[in-house]
Amino acid sequence: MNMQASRPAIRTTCPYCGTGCGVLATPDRAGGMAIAGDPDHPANFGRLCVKGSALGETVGLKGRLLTPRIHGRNASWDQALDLVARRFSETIAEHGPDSVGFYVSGQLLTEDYYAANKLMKGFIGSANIDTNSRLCMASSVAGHRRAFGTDTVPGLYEDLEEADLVVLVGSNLAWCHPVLYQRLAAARQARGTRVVVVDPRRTASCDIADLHLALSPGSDAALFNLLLSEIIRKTDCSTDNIEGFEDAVQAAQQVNPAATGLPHSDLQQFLNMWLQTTKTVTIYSQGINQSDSGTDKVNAIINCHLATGRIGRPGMGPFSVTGQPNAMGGREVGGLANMLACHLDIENPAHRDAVQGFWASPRMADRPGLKAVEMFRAVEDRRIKALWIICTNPAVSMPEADRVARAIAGCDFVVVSDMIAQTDTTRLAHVLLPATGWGEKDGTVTNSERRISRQRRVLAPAGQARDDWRIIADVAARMGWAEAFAWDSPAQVFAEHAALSGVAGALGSDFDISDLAGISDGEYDRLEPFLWPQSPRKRGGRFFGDGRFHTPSGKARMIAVTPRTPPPVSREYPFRLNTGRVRDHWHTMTRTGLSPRLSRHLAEPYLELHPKDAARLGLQPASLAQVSSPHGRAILRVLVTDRVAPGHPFAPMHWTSETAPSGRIDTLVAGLTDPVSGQPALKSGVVAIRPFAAAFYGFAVSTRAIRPDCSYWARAALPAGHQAELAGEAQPGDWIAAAQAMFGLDLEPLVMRDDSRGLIRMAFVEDQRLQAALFVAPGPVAVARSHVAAALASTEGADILAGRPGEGRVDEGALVCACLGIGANRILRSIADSKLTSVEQIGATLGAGTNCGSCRSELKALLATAMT
Ligand SMILES: Nc1nc2c(c(=O)[nH]1)N[C@H]1C(S)=C(S)[C@@H](COP(=O)(O)OP(=O)(O)OC[C@H]3O[C@@H](n4cnc5c(=O)[nH]c(N)nc54)[C@H](O)[C@@H]3O)O[C@H]1N2
Ligand SMILES: Nc1nc2c(c(=O)[nH]1)N[C@H]1C(S)=C(S)[C@@H](COP(=O)(O)OP(=O)(O)OC[C@H]3O[C@@H](n4cnc5c(=O)[nH]c(N)nc54)[C@H](O)[C@@H]3O)O[C@H]1N2
Ligand code: SF4
Ligand SMILES: [Mo]
Repeated sequence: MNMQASRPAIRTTCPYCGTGCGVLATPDRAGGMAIAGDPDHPANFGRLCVKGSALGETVGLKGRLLTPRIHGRNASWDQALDLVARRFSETIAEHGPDSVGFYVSGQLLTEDYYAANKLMKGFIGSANIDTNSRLCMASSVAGHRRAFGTDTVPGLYEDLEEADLVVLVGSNLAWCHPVLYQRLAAARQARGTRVVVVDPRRTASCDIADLHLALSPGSDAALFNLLLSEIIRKTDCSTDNIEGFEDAVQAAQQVNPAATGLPHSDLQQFLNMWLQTTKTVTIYSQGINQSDSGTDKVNAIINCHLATGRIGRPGMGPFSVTGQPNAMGGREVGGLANMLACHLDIENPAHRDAVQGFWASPRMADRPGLKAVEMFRAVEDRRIKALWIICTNPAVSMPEADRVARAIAGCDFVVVSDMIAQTDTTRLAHVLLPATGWGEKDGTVTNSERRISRQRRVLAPAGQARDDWRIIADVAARMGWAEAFAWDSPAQVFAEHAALSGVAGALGSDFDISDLAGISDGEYDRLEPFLWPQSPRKRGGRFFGDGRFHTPSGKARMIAVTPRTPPPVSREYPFRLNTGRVRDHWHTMTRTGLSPRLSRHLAEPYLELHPKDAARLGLQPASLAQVSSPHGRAILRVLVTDRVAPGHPFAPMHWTSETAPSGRIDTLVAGLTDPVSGQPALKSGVVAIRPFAAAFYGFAVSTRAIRPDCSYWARAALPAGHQAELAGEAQPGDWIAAAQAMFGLDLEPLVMRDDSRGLIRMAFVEDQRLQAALFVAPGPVAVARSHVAAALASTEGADILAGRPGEGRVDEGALVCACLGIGANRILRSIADSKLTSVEQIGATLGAGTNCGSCRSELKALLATAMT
């Protein structure tokens, strides 16, 4: 922590993953802040991962949307709010409540989310409010509701520490919930917890795995059905508090073990471990949820826990880890189109009456609204004529992203609330509303274990930015409902939500935090992290350990699951495309992309491809592949690796038109959804792959923005500017003019050409400092990126033209330890030179891996590489 900081640290919560770590933020006098983990927060006890640690680097004014805009022109708040309210009111008056829609986000605070849901369901009178959680948690929600009668996560984080066996299914915990992963790794070290990873891909999480089951993609239901039939065969199940046991067992017994594609010995080992270990936690995430049979997969997992009674007791239970910081809070307020507030049911007239009575609202949505994929279809065919998108970037993150972007572009009236000015979605808006971002807003979030924590304001709002709940309330007031939205503070919104939860609790809802219904502004300011429920009936703790569930009979429901696999690949599209996340970026990178440190781990969109596939396709490592599907086209850097299976490449989801226009992965993915949850199958697109016919490859750095004009480019932030990887199918006629245009410079560059090898190097120097440089080659450019980046803006800049740039110096390579800035190449060299044999020795020698620990699995992999 920065000891110079003059003001006291403010306790707040990280805005990235659903782990929900406590953060100590100490504002400095320059509009930034020092960041440390909060030792007293029960989610992280002081730990932070690299994204959390880098929060201070992403809070500046860079890229921010600072004023409202109407049709691209700055406008006043009054003009913008009036216009939004008028257009929504007119559309509703003319075409009915279902002609409008809100598409919101699991990154909104509970108070924001509550306001949006209240406006749409209770006042506009439609349930056309859905959220990016549809792409994320919907199958878990549906699975929970089928099994437990309510959407409730039974367990707690400490169960990971009390378990003897932890099974990670379709979860790359090491990269996506790094602090939970560290807690698990520490428990394993301390008490020998066994860990199994179930993932078709070998991920960083396999570092601590005793067993990695690289099953056939999509075959998880078969695996857990097999487990269930083994449980039935070998143990005496108590079925007193279970409905549907026989049917579930019968369906499970139909299973064909071969469907999993796993060797018999691995399968047997897994089954034995599970059967022999009572204290078992099964963590699952997007490898399960994002599937066209995701809900069934969730229930196949829960079935095994119900049959063995391993639920809601210390060290036991199915555990769906939430992705976004407030995915859980969104479920509590009823942010999904098919839920009502506080876990009440939209189809239940008594529930609807209770909520309507509480809100004293003029009308009430009486049937579920459109789910995300359907909602954008309705935008496409003009059933929805006015759309408000808040805190999400669907033109990038929705399946069939090009189609979604076209649908938004064709909509009569589009409002986007975001904190960033330029995104793929903001550029499609008629009205842009500037929202306060993390560090500026005040409210609550709920993490994966149902713990509600405060996000607190640390900085003044940027420009004219306003809090999302207030923007929504201001629009509601202008639509004629001022009284119902007359909150003065987020504390008042929270208090109302808590009071409504008491009404829900009386109707039997498990989500009840009515103890806080009378909370004052001061108490809200001081609110400590707490677990829900929090009511006279129950406080905190686990659910269902007593065998009582929220179904009408009070019994749990096992679900008969017949495994289904995604539609097969075809001759035309022979590869199944898996997608997901990288360690240091968050979704569409609007914030993590601002940090040079976070951009150095993986600076480009890529395709992990098995060596056999690469050889067959004639794709060299680091060359570019053209990937196409029936929906779109992408160009990706080839990363040849046996981490993935043949026929099953993997690509990350993060790149956008802002950062790498041909790297947008969701242009490729079909909008195929799970019939129960409506969640799209984002992990199983079908694609064709062939080499991209590059006439040149390039690498550029510049102190200013780089505007390339070629088929492939990918940009990343550097400490002194930007870098870009480039490639094109045809060489420009005049490279100097092309470079000047790309860099926006009219300087004459220093140029070195080697025509026999097709190499061009250019340096633009002004005031003796390197302003920009370009390297062009017929194949992937061989220059030490970190060396060139370091030369940018320096007085030794022109030296990069000499010899092989960076020759004789160590190119750091991909940044492995982002905290201390240590790259793969330096680590490999140190391993060789100092004969290092353990992660601890690397830490002692270089420091790598000793701060946040997010890179320890990669250090281990580098050790393994060096030793073979
Ligand atoms: N660094 C980082 N962390 C994040 C995020 C981020 O953007 N960046 N986003 C957050 C959000 S919103 C979410 S939802 C979570 C997601 O967290 P995770 O679900 O852990 O992350 P993903 O990488 O999407 O997917 C997990 C794994 O599913 C595997 N998988 C694919 N198909 C199958 C299959 O058929 N069966 C099985 N068993 N596995 C399969 C993939 O190979 C992948 O390794 O991460 C959160 N944390
Ligand atoms: N192929 C593929 N696609 C996927 C996934 C996958 O695994 N594979 N994962 C899916 C999942 S699980 C998720 S959660 C989604 C995520 O996808 P998105 O939600 O589209 O991604 P983000 O980049 O998080 O978008 C958040 C937006 O809100 C803005 N923002 C940040 N804070 C605030 C705020 O306080 N207020 C407002 N108004 N705006 C704010 C950010 O600048 C950004 O533009 O992607 C989904 N898409
Ligand atoms: S694990 Fe990392 S990203 Fe997730 S909440 Fe904690 S610090 Fe933030
Ligand atoms: Mo997510």
